[in-house]
Amino acid sequence: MSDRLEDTGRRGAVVLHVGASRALWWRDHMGTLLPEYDVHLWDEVPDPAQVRFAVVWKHPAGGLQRFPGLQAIVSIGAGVDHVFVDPDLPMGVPVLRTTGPDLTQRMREYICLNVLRLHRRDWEVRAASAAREWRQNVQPPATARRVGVMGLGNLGADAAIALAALGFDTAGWTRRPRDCPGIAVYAGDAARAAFLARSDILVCLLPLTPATDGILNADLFAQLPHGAGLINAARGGHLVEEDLIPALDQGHLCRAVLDVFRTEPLPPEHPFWADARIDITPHTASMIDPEAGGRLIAENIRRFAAGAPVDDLVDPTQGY
Ligand code: NDP
Ligand code: OXD
Repeated sequence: MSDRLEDTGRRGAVVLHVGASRALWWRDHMGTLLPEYDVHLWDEVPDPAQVRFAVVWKHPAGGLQRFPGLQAIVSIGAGVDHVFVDPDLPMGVPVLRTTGPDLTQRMREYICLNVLRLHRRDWEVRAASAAREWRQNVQPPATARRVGVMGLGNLGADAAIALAALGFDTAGWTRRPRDCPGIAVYAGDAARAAFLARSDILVCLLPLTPATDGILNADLFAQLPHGAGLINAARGGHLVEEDLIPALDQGHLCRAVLDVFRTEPLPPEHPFWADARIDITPHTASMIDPEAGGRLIAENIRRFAAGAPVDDLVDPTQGY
């Protein structure tokens, strides 16, 4: 950092790449939270050499090369696939993600809501009600329903623990062995088949990496108990979209709840919209609250700049 910045107590600049609708709000909010930095929108940086932190959601590929003094890239979001997809990321610049209690709370709500809906076969209840039919379709209790959560990270572990607290017989699948209270943990590729075989309802909360891209595919659906329910609240890239409707037709799956898609917004002509067995939400399972998210981002930037440990540092070798 130049002497000029040290002398004035300024720390350089933060650049933001955020959605157009809230860009000015983000700029002003981050400016208030980080008064020691100049905060600029992506296309309005007066001196790229002063930029120390880039706070981004889906930035243009190669765009970060403009900033030779970049100390870290901060993802506005828990997922960092949108950062690593850039083939021209500046070499060796650390990546931070944004997590926090607000995000886990919202995801917990979404997963519990939809697991309960699948468990109670709520679509059948609603169809009977719409037809004015008194159909007593009694389901087993949650203790007799096996739920499998792929990914026991911040979001997956929290959701799995909440599902277990509701009584579901809950398991989780991770890359490395780990403890998770009340959850049967299956670790690694060797344990995957056993995990899938006991997942009446499968929840995907994995990060999107080369190892997990397309993991929700025909082969995986065939390993689930016949008529399983699927929830994908992670990334659209996890699902091989062409395999979903055949799996529903063949009865491997009874229903799918999708929050994320390979193309977002999901195009109006996409066949998923027309399939009554697919519930669609528009990537709203857990959206970062900009107030809380901004505070977390500012705190992470300050800690990182001060050389303090930052929990949200991403492992670049694993991509999450
Ligand atoms: P974390 O990084 O905290 O956790 C990831 C989990 O996935 C870990 O348990 C990890 O295993 C496991 N995992 C990673 N790779 C593999 C693999 N190859 N095989 C088995 N397990 C694997 O992620 P979060 O919980 O914070 O978030 C998960 C994802 O949710 C995000 O990456 C994002 O894409 C998505 N998301 C979606 C939102 C929405 O609104 N729809 C909102 C926020 C996030 P291990 O424990 O061994 O490391
Ligand atoms: C995230 C998201 O990654 O909102 O945080 O999808």
